[in-house]
Amino acid sequence: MEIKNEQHYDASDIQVLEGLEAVRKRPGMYIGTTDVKGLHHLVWEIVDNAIDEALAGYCKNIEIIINKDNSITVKDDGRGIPVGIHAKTGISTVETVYTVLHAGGKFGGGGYKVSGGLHGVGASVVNALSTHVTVTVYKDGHIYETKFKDGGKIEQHLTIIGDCDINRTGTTVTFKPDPQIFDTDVYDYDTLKVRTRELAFLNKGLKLTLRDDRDNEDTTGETFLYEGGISEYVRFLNKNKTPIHEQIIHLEGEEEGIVFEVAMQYNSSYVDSIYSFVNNINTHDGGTHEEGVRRALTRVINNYARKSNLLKEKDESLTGDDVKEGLTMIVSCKHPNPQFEGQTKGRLGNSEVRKLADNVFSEGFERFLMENPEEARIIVEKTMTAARARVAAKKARELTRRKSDLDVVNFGGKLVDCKDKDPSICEIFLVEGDSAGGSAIKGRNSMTQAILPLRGKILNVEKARLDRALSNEEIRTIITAFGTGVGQEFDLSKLRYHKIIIMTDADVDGSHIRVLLLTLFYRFFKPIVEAGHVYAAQPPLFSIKHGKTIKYVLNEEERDAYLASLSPNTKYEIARMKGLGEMDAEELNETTMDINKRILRKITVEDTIAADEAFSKLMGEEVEPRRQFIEDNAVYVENLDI
Ligand code: 28F
Repeated sequence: MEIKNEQHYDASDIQVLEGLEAVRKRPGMYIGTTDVKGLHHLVWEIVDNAIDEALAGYCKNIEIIINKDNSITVKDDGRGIPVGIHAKTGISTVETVYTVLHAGGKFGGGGYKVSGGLHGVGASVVNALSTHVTVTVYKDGHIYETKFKDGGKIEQHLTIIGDCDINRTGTTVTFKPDPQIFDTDVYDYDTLKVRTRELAFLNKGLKLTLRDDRDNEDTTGETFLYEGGISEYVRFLNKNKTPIHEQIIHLEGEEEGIVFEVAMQYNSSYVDSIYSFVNNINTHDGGTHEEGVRRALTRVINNYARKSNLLKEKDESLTGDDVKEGLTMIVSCKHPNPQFEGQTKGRLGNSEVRKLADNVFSEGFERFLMENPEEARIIVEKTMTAARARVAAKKARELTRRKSDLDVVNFGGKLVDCKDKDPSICEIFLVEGDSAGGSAIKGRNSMTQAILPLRGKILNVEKARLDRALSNEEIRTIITAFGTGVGQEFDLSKLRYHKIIIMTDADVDGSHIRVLLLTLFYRFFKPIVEAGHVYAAQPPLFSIKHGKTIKYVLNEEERDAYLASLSPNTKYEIARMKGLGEMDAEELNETTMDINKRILRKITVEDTIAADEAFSKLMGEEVEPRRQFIEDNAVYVENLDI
């Protein structure tokens, strides 16, 4: 039996098609980008609707499946999207939600109190950007289904296609992103896994399952369910670190429909991992929820330190930086009407939340310190050590201040600067070794390319405070060369080169130096990385000589493609390039530096939480997580030239 609406194309249908056509014309306006990030964003649009049903208290299980054809299926066991006729549009609510922009509960002020999808443009955008969408609703003992094709055009109106157990309810959506819209239509399992796991941490008790049916062997998939919610997130983030107190502190409070929750645990590292969320959305730029907590944390620790006489009269008060060293913290707020601010809507603006966060946190954390004097002492001592290091760093930082352009030349005489002073066209090459450094100085464009040869390995700052890092001459030279300052006084607008190019050999040592530099940049110059100023040069891996021609290629794939392009009887000679040092100035320029010929790899931070985990696992104190990582990945190593 088909629920046939007297479907004739009237004004509302035209409006629907124009609406979805607008999405196809300018998809970037609705999902940000149409690259692989935009492709994955579609999944979260649909999953957010299921999560909203969970936030409303009706859904307990969500399944995400990557199908063989790279279409995605999302299933939930909520109430099922209403199948009745939608008052305003005369078609079923299901079809309305999937064809009218912003028709979901979020914007229509529909049945939802708190919704994650506020950033969400709703399911209709996914429909507009997909070649096929099938929505199946289980409700009232029936199975209802509606289908769309070619960017949201109705293919089959909502129809009862079968019956199901009277108690079974839920919504299942399958969509296939339109290859005409997206640069790639291949989903990445790990990308989906990181966010799926995070949603499970942020919604305690909700079971999320992720499965990849493209790869025949492993179709078991993974299930994420955390009764402990964000406390388990803190445990997870600290698994590669050494906690300095056993208990994970968990505080929560509610006021006028706003739920505020925080979990925290200090570890022995010098790195802070503080992440905040509103309705499951990662507020990368913080906001009033985070500000309330930071303010309270600083005040409570200072009060306790003074009252217990750990901090003497004469001692300076502890700063916000001192009290966050080694702190892993998740702040999560569920808000019925969040105001997001900033360029990327990454900051929470609601002023009432600051007070709620401060009250809940200070009351709970004060009690924790009073009831656990041993842990309190450990925490206060750590913050006081951090304060001493901050003061020491302040002195050491003087050494890195650029008073004049000649400074760094005098300063260890390492940097060979460029003549032009316009940062937007200037580049600095951090080059491994003196011989490559020499060739780079000779081969460079001296107007816009500065060279800083690095002798040997630089300090691993993942295990060092700023004051210790500043005692390393190579690091001081780099800081001075950049011109931005570091720590408290870092100022991105003072960056002297808008391209920072790491140029190291394509071997194990080169990779090690590159990762040490990336650790330095990520820990002490994160804004430089996030602004997209950091690149890795890609020296050729092979040279192919035939006749008078020498062709340099980056990797095996390019080598094989080039060889295949040669006429059959060309005998040729292949050499695997061992290092930058074996190229003369002209070759180095030709293959790796010349802005018209070289290929640079831009270093970006897609996911700060995943990046944090990678740096602490690979560069941090704990040996076991690193050993495990090496063991798990040894199978992928092809040519290890130790
Ligand atoms: C796999 C994706 O989209 N699940 C959804 C619901 C449930 C309701 C709903 C959705 C209210 C008025 C807009 C049911 N019964 N999973 C999903 N589950 N939408 S989306 O209502 C639609 C909104 O129009 C629902 C009672 N109230 C709400």
